[in-house]
Amino acid sequence: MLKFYYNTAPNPIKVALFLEEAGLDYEAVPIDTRRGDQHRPEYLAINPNAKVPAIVDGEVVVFDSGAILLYLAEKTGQFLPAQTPVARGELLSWLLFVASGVGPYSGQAVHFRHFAPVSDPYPRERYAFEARRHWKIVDDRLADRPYMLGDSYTIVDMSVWGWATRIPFMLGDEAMAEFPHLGRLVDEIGARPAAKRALAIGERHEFKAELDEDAVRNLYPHLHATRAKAGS
Ligand SMILES: N[C@@H](CCC(=O)N[C@@H](CS)C(=O)NCC(=O)O)C(=O)O
Repeated sequence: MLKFYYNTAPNPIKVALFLEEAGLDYEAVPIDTRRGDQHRPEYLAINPNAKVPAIVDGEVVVFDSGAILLYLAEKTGQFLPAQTPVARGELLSWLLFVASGVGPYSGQAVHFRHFAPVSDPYPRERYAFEARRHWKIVDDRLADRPYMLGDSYTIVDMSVWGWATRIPFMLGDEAMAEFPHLGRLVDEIGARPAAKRALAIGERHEFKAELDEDAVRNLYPHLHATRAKAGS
C-alpha cells in the first residue's frame, strides 16, 4: 500500500487532498518534525530534504509536494487538464509557479511574521510583499475562470489550496478580502468532503504541540549551528 509521510502543514495537506479525492488506499505515516523525525536516517533515505511530504509507492519514491501531485495525477489519470500541448504548458507553468514561488514565499512570510527570533522589519516586509504579489497573480488568474487551468478542477487547484487556507495567518486576518476570486476557490474546495477528510488527517496521530527548545533545534537547525559557531 502507498505510504504517505506527512504532518498537518500546507504541503502535505495538498497531497492528502489528492489521495482523498482520488479515493486511493494509503497508509499515513506521521513525521513529527518537532520531535525531529525528518532527520532520522530512514526518512532521509526517502526525502533527503528533511521536509514533508514524501510518498513511497512500491519501488517508487517521490518527495516534494508538486512532484507528488504530478506523479499521482499521471499515475491515476485524474485531476489533469486536457491532453494538449497548450494545456500541458499551462499545467507545468502554474504547478511550478506555486511550487517555486507561492509556497516558499508564503512559508517565509509565516516564519518572519510568527516564528523568527528577531524582529527585523526587513525580512518580514519583503516576504509579506512577495507572498502578497504571488497571491495577487493567482487571484487575477481566477478572475475569469473557475479553476486555475480553466473549467476543470486539477492538481494546480489542490496545490494552491494547500497554502491559501493559511493566508490569514500569513498576512493578517483581513488579507483574504484582497483576493476574492481565490477566496471563492478556497471556499469551494474546503466544502468538498475530500478536503474535510484531508484536513482531519492529523487526528490519526498525536503530533507534538510544544515549540520547546528541542522542537526549535529540530525545526530551525541553523539557529543552533550559528550559536555553536559563535561559542566556539
Ligand atoms: N518544496 C517542498 C517543501 C516542503 C516543506 O517545506 N515542508 C514543510 C511543511 S509545509 C516542512 O516540512 N516543515 C517542517 C515542519 O512542518 O515542521 C514541498 O513542496 O514539498
